[in-house]
Order: sequence, then structure tokens, then C-alpha cells
Amino acid sequence: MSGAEPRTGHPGVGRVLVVIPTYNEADNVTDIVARVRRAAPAVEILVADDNSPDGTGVIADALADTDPAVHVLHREGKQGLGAAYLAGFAWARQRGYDAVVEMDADGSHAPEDLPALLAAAADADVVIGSRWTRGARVVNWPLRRLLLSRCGNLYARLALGMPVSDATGGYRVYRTAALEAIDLASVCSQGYSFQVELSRLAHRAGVRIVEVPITFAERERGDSKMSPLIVAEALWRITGWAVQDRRTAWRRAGRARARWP
Ligand SMILES: Nc1nc2c(ncn2[C@@H]2O[C@H](COP(=O)(O)OP(=O)(O)OP(=O)(O)O)[C@@H](O)[C@H]2O)c(=O)[nH]1
Ligand SMILES: [Mg+2]
Repeated sequence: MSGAEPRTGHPGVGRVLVVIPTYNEADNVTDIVARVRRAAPAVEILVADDNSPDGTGVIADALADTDPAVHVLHREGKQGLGAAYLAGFAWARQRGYDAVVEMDADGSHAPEDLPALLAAAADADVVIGSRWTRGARVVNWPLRRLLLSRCGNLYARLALGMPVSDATGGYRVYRTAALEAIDLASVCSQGYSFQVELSRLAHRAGVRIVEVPITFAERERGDSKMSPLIVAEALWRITGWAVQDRRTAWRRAGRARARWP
């Protein structure tokens, strides 16, 4: 791991760290790092690798050796996307970054969209790169993935009452000050539901959430880590939070009624 160097950062946002979680992304990591560096030269990158058997971490180390804006966080083993992001957020907060970006390594989140997300972050606490807002495009996704994402987002929005079109999307900017307002210690998700859980916590914390349209493309190289287990986790966690929210609302309503003579 190399240390963070003092930099001026991105105008209006400050020092930005793009956290890229990786597991077996040897075919993608070099390209994604180069694209981020080209698209947003003022930001830094942290590759959070879960000891990928395909040597992704070794490739990332070589990139960090030649570029002081690239850092690597080596983790012991595969612990899920959520855990990798939480470790990346903690790394950024310990080093005084002003904002962190979530970005997949597989090219689905175009680094070329990053300047638009960062521009929106100048007036927001959380920016979500949305696939389901006007102006967004989804390229080469099979119908079953489109349906899964649309239905998952509809369910999350209705069940949790969040005014967010892409609560499962994983291309985001968080101001670190907003992360302080979110109870990260309570986060329990590992897969997709991590994004929904953070959307919910941000919404409940009352921070400013803005959505920006992105062009989302299916990965071209490497294997997806998506699994039925990850979908199942999202489904039961969202349902659990919805039940919990309604119970809390009923209890509050009950207490308010009891106060009336
Ligand atoms: N560090 C770490 N990264 C992970 C883990 N699981 C997935 N990732 C990374 O998280 C990002 C998203 O994973 P993907 O496999 O692309 O999952 P997805 O985008 O939901 O699925 P596809 O759309 O099919 O690609 C990629 O950069 C992965 O390498 C994990 O357990 N640990
Ligand atoms: Mg992907």
C-alpha cells in the first residue's frame, strides 16, 4: 500500500478517492485505472482487492509503483463487495479525502461519466449515477438483467419509500462528511443490497441525494460475481427493512394516539 500524497483535488469537491473493489479482475484493472486517470486526472484511486487468485492485486501493485495517485488495499480474502467498500471508505476517511467514488472494475461504470458525477457533487452529499433516469443508457444488457434491475429498483422504491430511481446502482460519489452522518457501523449487507442499504441510510440521514444519468455497459471481460444468493440477500433485506420501517411508523402513531385525551 502506498501513502496518499497531498493534492489539490477536484474543483468544488476537494480530494477525491475512487474506490475500485476487485475480485479476479486481472483482465480489467489496468484498463479501468488508465481510463479513470485520463477522465479525471485530479482524482486518486484505491484498488480494494480481496486477494484475487488471478493476480489482480499484483497488477494493481505494479500500477501503484509507477503512479503516486494509485493505491492498493490488500484484503485477506473474498468478503463481498460491501465489506471491500467499507474498508475503502475507512481508508479514505483516515487520510482526509473529501469524497469517495464507488466504481466497478469491469468497465460497466464508464470513467468518462465521472466528471459529470463530480460536477453534481459540488452541490450534493451523495451522487448516484443512475441507469433509470432521463438521459441514461444501458448498453448490451440481456433482457433478464434489465428486468431484474427494473423490478428490483421498483420494489426498493415502493418498499422503502425512497425517491431514488437507481437504488441498486453502484456508481456513486459520497462526500466524506455525508458518510459521517450515515451510521456505517450498522451496515450488514454484502452484495447488491449494500447499495440499497446505503441509499436508505443516506435518505434517513436527510443528506442531499442527486441522480445523474450514466451510460452503463455490460462487462466485456472477466466473470460476473453476481449470483442468485446476492439477489436473494437483496430481496430479504429490503423486505426486512420495509417491515421494520412500518413497525416503527405504527409504534410512533400508537404513541401519538395515546397522548390524545
Ligand atoms: N474486493 C472485492 N470486490 C468484489 C467482490 N465481489 C465483487 N467485487 C467487485 O465488485 C465489482 C462488481 O462486481 P461484478 O461481478 O461486476 O458484479 P455486477 O456488476 O453486479 O455483475 P455483472 O453486471 O454481471 O458484471 C467488480 O469490480 C468486482 O470485481 C468481493 O467479494 N470483493
Ligand atoms: Mg459488473
